[in-house]
Amino acid sequence: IKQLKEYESELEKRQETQQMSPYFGDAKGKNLLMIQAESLNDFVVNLEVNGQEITPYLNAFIKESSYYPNTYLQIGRGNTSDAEFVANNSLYPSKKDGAYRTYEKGVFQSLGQILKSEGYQTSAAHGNVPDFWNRKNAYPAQGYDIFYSKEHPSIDDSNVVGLGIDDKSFFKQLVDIWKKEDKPFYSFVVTLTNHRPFELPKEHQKLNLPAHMNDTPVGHYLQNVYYADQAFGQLLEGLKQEGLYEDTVIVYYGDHYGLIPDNADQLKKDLNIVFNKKEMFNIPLVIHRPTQTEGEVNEVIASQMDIAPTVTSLFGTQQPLYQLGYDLSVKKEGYVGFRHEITPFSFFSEKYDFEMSLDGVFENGICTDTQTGEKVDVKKCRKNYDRVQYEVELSDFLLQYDAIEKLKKGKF
Ligand code: GP9
Repeated sequence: IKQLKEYESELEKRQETQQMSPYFGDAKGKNLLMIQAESLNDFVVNLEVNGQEITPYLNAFIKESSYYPNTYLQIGRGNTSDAEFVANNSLYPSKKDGAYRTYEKGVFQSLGQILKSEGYQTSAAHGNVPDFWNRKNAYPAQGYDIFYSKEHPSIDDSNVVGLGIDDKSFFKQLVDIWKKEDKPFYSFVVTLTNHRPFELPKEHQKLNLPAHMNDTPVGHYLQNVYYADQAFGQLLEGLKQEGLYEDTVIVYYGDHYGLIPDNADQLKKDLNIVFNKKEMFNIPLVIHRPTQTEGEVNEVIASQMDIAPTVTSLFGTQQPLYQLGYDLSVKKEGYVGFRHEITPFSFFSEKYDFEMSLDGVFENGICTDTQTGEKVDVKKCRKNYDRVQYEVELSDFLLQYDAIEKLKKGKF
């Protein structure tokens, strides 16, 4: 506790910096729609194959939004559910199991809880059964009043593609719901159609790929990403038609990688993409403010943990003290830490990347210069390592002891 109290000044600095954002309070009272895109990697953004854009709607959306191309995932064993947890709580996921299983109940300072306390109608949407990743039991503590799953009475689940309700059908139904829903609302949507093994029914495969890519893992992935992007385009169109677009902050980001190291050779051969760990962990993050007409590309090293503070800033709400991310519109500290079970406290940063050794000894880890790609003296990674280690342990402490409320009330 003594150590924690000492660290509070560091966390207070993040709160103060947030107030310096030019966009602080820019979207006060507007709706929030946050879409977590299944298996969306950043390399597909602006990628063209055979003269066709793979994500034309996302590319167009980026032109009128803030795009963070150097954003990295922070999931653990809970994949999609960990990405949800990290983005909404600005804390690390759990060490061993999915965050929603380990931290099902408790007091959270999630976006749902924060906006609910400000009078927002809150909901989450995911087109599969409600107990997948224990969402049904975990969502109430995350602050969602309503959970639109395939079992919700107002959801038609007859149109299934892959793992759940077709994104196109689901988005269409949700727009109709939001139209009638109390305003302002926060809706968190988890997409599903672009899910492993990415083998879309033939009638949905609309990309004209070079023949040698058809029916290959990379070809399937591109077809599926293209289909999911069309669904996103239809969603934006629906929001515009219903007059919701100009009243809503829209956040769109990838939950985790789609392709895996086994596909690296084909990615290199067919698309000239070097699919190393950094590329694999790189996801797109795009945030659109209702007042925004021009695109902006911010190259700061960003993480899923930075999403909640960046969003609360737009709504003019200070980030809670025990959130570990930064408001990206003013973030200077370019680093992103990882909670991984086997190699915890690894990180990417502007100057150096660090990979913890399997024996868990810092000195045996690998520190790499990001400019040259060369291995350098591990001591150069010390500063960020200390910070990441401390913050991962702080996050564990807060969650394991359900400490957020207790600390606020001075009960420790
Ligand atoms: C399952 C879906 C996908 O609930 O969200 O989860 P994943 O398999 O990607 O973790």
